[in-house]
Amino acid sequence: MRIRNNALRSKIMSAEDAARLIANGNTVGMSGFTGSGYPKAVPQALASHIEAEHAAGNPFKVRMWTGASTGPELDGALAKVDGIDMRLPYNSDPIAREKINSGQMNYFDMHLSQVAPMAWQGFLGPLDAAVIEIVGIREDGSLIPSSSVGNNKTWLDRAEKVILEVNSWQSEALEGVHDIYYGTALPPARIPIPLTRPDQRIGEDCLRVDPAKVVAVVETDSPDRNAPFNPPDENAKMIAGHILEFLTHEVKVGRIPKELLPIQSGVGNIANAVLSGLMDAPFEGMTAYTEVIQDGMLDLLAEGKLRMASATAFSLSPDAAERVNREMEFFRDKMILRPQEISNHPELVRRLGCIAMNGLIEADIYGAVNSTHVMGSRIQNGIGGSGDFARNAFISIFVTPSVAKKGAISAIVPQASHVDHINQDVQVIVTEQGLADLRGLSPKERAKVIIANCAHPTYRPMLEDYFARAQKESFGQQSPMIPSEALSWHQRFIDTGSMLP
Ligand code: 0RQ
Repeated sequence: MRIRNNALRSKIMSAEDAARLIANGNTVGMSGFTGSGYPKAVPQALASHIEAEHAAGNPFKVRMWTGASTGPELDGALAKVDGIDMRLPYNSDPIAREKINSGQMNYFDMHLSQVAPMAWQGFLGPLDAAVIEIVGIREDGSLIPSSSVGNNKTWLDRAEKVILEVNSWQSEALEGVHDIYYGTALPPARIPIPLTRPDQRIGEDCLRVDPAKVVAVVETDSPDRNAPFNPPDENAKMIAGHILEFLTHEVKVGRIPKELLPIQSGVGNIANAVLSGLMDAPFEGMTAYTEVIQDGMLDLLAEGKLRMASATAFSLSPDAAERVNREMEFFRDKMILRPQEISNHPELVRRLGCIAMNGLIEADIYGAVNSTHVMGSRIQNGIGGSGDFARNAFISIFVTPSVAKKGAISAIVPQASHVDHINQDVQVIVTEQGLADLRGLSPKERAKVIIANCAHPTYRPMLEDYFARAQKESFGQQSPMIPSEALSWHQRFIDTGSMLP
């Protein structure tokens, strides 16, 4: 039996009835992080309710806070009926993306580690309701967390009323995988987080909730729905190859140990491909201190190349999610799922010395990285946890194919059209063309290496030409720039569909 507490059993109701407990204008904290552990039934029932209200001429929108991206039953369903006034943080749902980019939906794309602290600091306003997916409820009323932890601890603590979705699709063997740290506090009472190794447990295996706040318990049986990854293509394999060569060299010269330092791997196809590449690498007994456990990590864990992985959520393709569910007994002592304020905490990322690997949209010749906005204005996903890790990592690596949209766009540009990661937070850039090690280099030295090693041959002469002229014409010579030309490649793409003249 999944619901073993009698008081909470008495609150079982339909998703439709539970959704009616959310009112127009409410701020709702939802569970969910990269397509796992998000509520499935109540958001869909809420979407139907909102649609009916709109049809009757009544306004109805909610403000929505999550862990990170969720699934089509949540973001997709609510965005489709124009039910979201403002959403934070990271989103990757295509319908929500369109609503944001067409100006119909507000989106606050914030650092993932800062969501819970800012909620506690009172910067985000009050939280009316929380809708949290869990695996089960114990006799004492404690909650067995689901396939993501995200901000659930904070939503359960801060929300005025709580709706629980108990999803029997999630493996009961998830019990024991989580480590929920209740020691965070606001300054001046804040103390160091007592975690010095990625495999350390510092908290409890369950979430707590005041039973008096629980207004509904809804039973579901629905799979997490993540988009499948593309199989690694030639570019991804070449990028992975450059990174493995680089890490091997770093081990050889003694800058990192032979089992490496804890790995953080970002979202996306390329990041997943790099993980797959580690299967053939000479490193044994690796660890991961990251925010999501992806497909590529499962084989590494199964083979023992990866000793353990600490994260806040699974980010698995449908097949891999089924596999984890089936083999959870095997994986349980090799994984720890923590709140995202701990998985992404700058203090811990810096202390553990993570090797961070994240995707990018574009980088400029000085190494400033745009992770989020196509042509400076169109959001792709969001900054997610990339900033938490990039600034604090032992080595911060960014990866990308050198061109996008079949060569019409260069990923290396004179000037980034939006900056998420400043030069100081970007130490290595890798494309299929090669790797630029930027550590210790001045801006002009960085430009030479990035253009030579990372740019696509079609765009390399154009970048060399721009950089040469900038060094003659620029107002200053620290980071030479021709302002009237710096974003002209983007304007050309907008006007003609290609950055090529
Ligand atoms: O678009 O699907 O329409 O073809 O962006 O690009 O090459 O498949 O790469 O899946 O690795 O994603 C930066 C988006 C890369 C991701 C980004 C278009 C491209 C395609 C995807 P289509 P690829 P990936 C911690 C880490 C920010 C968050 C982060 C991301 C689509 O890595 O969201 O790092 N990062 N979190 O065509 C126009 C360009 C483009 C471009 C790519 N220069 N111009 N379109 N695309 N480059 C984890 C979490 O925070 C949860």
